[in-house]
Amino acid sequence: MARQSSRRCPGVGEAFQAAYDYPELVAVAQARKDAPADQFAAELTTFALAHEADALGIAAMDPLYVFEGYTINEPWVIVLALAHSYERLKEVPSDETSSVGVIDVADQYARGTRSSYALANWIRSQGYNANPYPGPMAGALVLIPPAIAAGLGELGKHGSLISRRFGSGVRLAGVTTDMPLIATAPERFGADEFCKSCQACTNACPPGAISEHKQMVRGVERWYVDFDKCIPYFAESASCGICIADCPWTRPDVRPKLLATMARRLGQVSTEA
Ligand code: B12
Ligand code: SF4
Ligand code: SF4
Repeated sequence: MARQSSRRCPGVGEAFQAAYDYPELVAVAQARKDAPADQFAAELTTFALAHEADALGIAAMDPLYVFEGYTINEPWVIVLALAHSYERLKEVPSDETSSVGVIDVADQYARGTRSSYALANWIRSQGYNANPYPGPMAGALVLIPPAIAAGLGELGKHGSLISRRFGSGVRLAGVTTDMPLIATAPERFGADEFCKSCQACTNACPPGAISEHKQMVRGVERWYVDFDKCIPYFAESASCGICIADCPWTRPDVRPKLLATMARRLGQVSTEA
């Protein structure tokens, strides 16, 4: 249904096609390059940032990041962040008269596909296994928990990741690998605290899916979205996205002020990026 409703919007079919245009994965090179983990981490970061990723984090693989019924054997997960254009994203939801917002969603998925495949192929050329996990399909890997562990952001009330650099207007793609790496550290800049006193997404969500308060979810107290309410609206409104577009952290003019305010509240020195 979501695909049908977004395809009503002019140009969206072609835009999403680019996200499904998976390049070939090369064979893992026979000769394995030997280098310290920090050197590999630095080299792959340089490579990914030169191949469309806007930021990157590395986390040790946790079986909890893998959907039931699937197996991932690689011990590391690299999460790539692909930033939205706020000017385009704020046009969601799209319809027959305007596709600007949902095409920005498709464009970032397409960048995630190209970037994650390019990185996986680079790692394979060094003699290590690597597999890409871009959207828009789910794949075996759940992306937000490793992204948080790798320091790309904090979980927002709207159920998506809030990044210090891009706010909620950011898409994720993963690459798993057995290349020796070192994890990047999680970071707290005040998004979780800010959500406690903000209602913007709760109020903006047309079907009222975003819970005002944290709830117990599979043994962890965290922000909760009722997807039985979200999914019907999402499916009929060209992939919606109102909650990430209307989040104040997503606005480039507001984000630096929020970072400074929250750094003061957390007793940190502001490192606005
Ligand atoms: C299925 C799916 C959907 C479904 C159902 C959503 C859902 N969460 O179940 C639908 C179609 C409704 C949907 C909608 C949207 N999605 Co979606 N979706 C996914 C997908 C493919 C899997 C998510 C999943 O496993 N859900 C099932 C369970 C795990 O959900 P959950 O228990 O509620 O947990 C959620 C969070 O709490 C967090 N989480 C899970 N476990 C834990 C544990 C801890 C400790 C913490 C802190 C967090 C955490 O991750 C889950 C993601 O929503 C991911 C890509 C991926 N492979 O991860 C994208 C993804 C989560 N979606 C994304 C986005 C942006 C959206 C939309 C805004 C649509 C749009 N236009 O882009 C809306 C937002 C809805 C919302 N309020 O979350 C982005 C989020 C990017 C970001 N900034 O974080 C992702 C990562 C896609 C991507 N490649 O970038 N989505
Ligand atoms: S995607 Fe739309 S319907 Fe779903 S939670 Fe976000 S605002 Fe609500
Ligand atoms: S809109 Fe407000 S409450 Fe919702 S995720 Fe963004 S900061 Fe948190």
